[in-house]
Amino acid sequence: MRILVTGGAGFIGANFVRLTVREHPDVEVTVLDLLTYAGDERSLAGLDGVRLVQGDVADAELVDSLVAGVDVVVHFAAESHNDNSLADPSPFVRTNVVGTFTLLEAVRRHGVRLHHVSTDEVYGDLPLRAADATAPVERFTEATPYRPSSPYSATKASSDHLVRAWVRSFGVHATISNCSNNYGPYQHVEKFIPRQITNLVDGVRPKLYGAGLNVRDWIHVDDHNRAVWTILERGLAGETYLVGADGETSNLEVVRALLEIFGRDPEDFDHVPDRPGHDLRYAIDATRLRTELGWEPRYTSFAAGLAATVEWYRANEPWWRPAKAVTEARYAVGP
Ligand code: NAD
Ligand code: TDX
Repeated sequence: MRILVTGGAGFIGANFVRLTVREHPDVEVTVLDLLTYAGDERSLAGLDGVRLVQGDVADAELVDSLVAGVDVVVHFAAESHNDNSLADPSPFVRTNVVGTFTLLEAVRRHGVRLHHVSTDEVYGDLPLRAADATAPVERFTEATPYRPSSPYSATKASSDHLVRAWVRSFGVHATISNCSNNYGPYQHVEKFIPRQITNLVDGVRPKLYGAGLNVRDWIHVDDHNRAVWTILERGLAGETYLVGADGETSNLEVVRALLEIFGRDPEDFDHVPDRPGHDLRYAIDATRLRTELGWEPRYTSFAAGLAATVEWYRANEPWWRPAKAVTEARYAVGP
């Protein structure tokens, strides 16, 4: 099998390529990645036989020629950071919407299968869990209506709608996954967990938006990528699968867990101004993926996964150090 992985030099894409080389060595991998600030060739270092093409997923000619030579496209390429989408939404529209459109046209022309990687943020947010433990708990399912909040999530929602329309109107063979927040190695230091880990390495206090009560449903990146492989192998054409590992944790709890790993006082963090429009809570009901396709997460302890991630950042400072000061300078300006 020959796979084109768009965005394969980014966080989840690079981990997907690594997992593929490890667990599916017969697969031929080509990566298409623009190598924006978020992409890093070094995330693919040491892999034999992976071809990296630097280019834009919205470049129709290039995309057409690459799609013509593969059996499957797995589409990770995106502008992915909510805070950046508040400062300047335009690259989000181009990459996430026009880029997905460009790919869809190419897979339609060449009859190639597409897996579109998306996010739970397309569903907007949920209320915090009620204090009463017997109250019903709301979670996203495949039937939840779309209600995106940020420019980022609106462009991801748009891309999902394009995929669904191309399935229905043109019979394109595509599947979609909507996953919750990923953590693990090779994640850019702009994101919450790597930002706080690298702050702590530098002796800087973690920065918590607002009160820190917002909840994210954390999943290890390898569990997400194994779900993508499960969908490639057993998913039904035209279907959507939600991916999550029951990892609901408030931002405050994440910061306290990191402070504990670093042996610091649990109150040793700063509250900083909240993100405008900040989604309150995400939570995934992955029953369909578990029961219909037989997927199960392997990282069942968030604490252990977090500790391993801290170890990775401690051991790989040369990988993240060049981006740290630039990223913090951007945060200092604000949206
Ligand atoms: P990332 O920002 O780390 O990586 C994105 C990659 O896409 C980078 O390598 C970048 O260079 C590349 N890219 C950007 N614009 C491009 C373009 N025009 N053409 C080609 N390549 C381009 O993002 P990530 O966190 O790895 O997310 C990957 C995908 O997974 C995205 O589609 C995102 O919406 C989705 N997702 C992410 C999460 C999460 O928690 N990070 C959760 C669910 C879904
Ligand atoms: O310094 C910070 N302090 C803080 O409290 C940062 C960077 C974030 N936060 C909060 C905001 C969120 O509630 O932490 C939470 C996680 O923030 P991000 O890492 O920016 O992720 P989020 O906005 O939840 O979106 C992520 O998950 C869904 C990915 O970036 C998206 O690409 C994915 O679709």
